Amino acid sequence: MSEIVVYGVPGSPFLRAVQMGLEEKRVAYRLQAMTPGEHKTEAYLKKHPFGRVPLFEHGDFTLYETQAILRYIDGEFPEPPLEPTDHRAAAHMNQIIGINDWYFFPKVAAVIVFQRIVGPRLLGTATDQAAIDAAMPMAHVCIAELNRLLGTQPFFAGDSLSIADLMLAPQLDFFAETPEGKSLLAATGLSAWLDRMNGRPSMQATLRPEVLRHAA
Ligand SMILES: N[C@@H](CCC(=O)N[C@@H](CS)C(=O)NCC(=O)O)C(=O)O
Repeated sequence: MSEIVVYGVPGSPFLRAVQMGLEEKRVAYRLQAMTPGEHKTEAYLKKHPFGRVPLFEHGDFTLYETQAILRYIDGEFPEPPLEPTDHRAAAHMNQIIGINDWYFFPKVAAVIVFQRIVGPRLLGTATDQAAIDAAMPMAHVCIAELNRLLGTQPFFAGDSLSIADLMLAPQLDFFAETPEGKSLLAATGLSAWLDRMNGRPSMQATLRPEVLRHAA
């Protein structure tokens, strides 16, 4: 089988989602760990012109964009399936992926997790409280809506794990390390879901580096 290589900065939630997909499928891969900033080098930009992580290679096939990578992995390695066959369940999975990509990551996690953890602990920058305050209204909307969409289901697309859970768990696990995330999640059913996700071997095999496990 062609080698699978995943490039990314360890601790990145999008990278972790891809790693989790491979772990759930029990597919061997090599992690090409990058240092912060390496994703903006000329060599890397040739492969990923948007300068983000992760980047995925399967032999001579190269792909970026996390949900595309996870859908590819699901197609290549069908067991266990990560996409529901029921079209309404699949629509819910896609809805969660959209919420993560358009609202939760860029408007909430990229601000609050960055200001509380990544900036201070990895880059030595000070926390900007005004930026956190400005992100809080969207944080409330995202958490309330994700909680409503999960409802009483074990997973976001129903009874089985899907790409939606794989994309959201690393994000919410990181967010839960911040005081804002902790208090927003506490009042919701998302906490129990996150505990269940954290119990999975795929989460345990892909823990964030120690430096990114606690708020500064
Ligand atoms: N839409 C991209 C988003 C990936 C992304 O934003 N990754 C973050 C790390 S979690 C990143 O590369 N940040 C670096 C930067 O913004 O310079 C995907 O799905 O892969």
